[in-house]
Amino acid sequence: MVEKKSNLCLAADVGTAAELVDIAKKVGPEICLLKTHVDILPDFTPDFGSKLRSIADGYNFLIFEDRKFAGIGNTVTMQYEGSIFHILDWADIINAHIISGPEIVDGLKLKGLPRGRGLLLLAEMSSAGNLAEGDYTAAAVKIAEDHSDFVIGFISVNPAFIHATPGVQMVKGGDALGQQYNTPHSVIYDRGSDIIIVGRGIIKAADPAEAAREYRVQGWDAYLSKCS
Ligand code: 5BU
Repeated sequence: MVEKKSNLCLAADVGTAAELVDIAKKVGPEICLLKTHVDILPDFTPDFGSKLRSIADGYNFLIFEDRKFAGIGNTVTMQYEGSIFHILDWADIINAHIISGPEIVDGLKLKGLPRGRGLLLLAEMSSAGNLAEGDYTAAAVKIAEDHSDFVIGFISVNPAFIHATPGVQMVKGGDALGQQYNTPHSVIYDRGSDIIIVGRGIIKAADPAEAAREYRVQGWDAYLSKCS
């Protein structure tokens, strides 16, 4: 993040794997993290992971598969490693709900820790009416502290961890399906998050590379203001 002066994560929710590779190359210089939903890609092929990995290595960003694992420990080990996606092989970071209890972390850790991977827990969400609050959020923090060798942070609440916040656009607002947007400055400066996750603010812009640059600069400036 310091090397690239970037706390910007691109949410690459595009329609195809080909488009994803294309946008990753376009905005690669601006981002510290690329967030994928690999199960929305109709043209997924087994070489997807290695292709994306080489782009990530070339532009020095990490890959975050927003898989939101939620099952029991034994099931998530298989979902993480197996299927056609082999997420374990190419994603630096994954995330998980804690609804099934702390063993979900043990299950994912079993596979991820030996490979140097990291996990973000969903302590909060950006969608209207979500149930991740109060005691639930506090339980996520406790589970993270108990597994700080593998849990690196949260989808947004404890200074020892990284906070990555979705629901970011240049103007406060929302979409037609309950997404709630805050600005980069509000997320980094006012709320104290570390990383802004931006999807449609970049991928639907006329010039995604230019939009990504603008989000990176606003996010990084807000971080520098916070430090001073
Ligand atoms: P948008 O186009 O900037 O709204 O995309 C936001 C992305 O972040 C999208 O991939 C969501 O799946 C993801 N997201 C979110 O919006 N809110 C959450 O609480 C979590 C993930 Br967790």
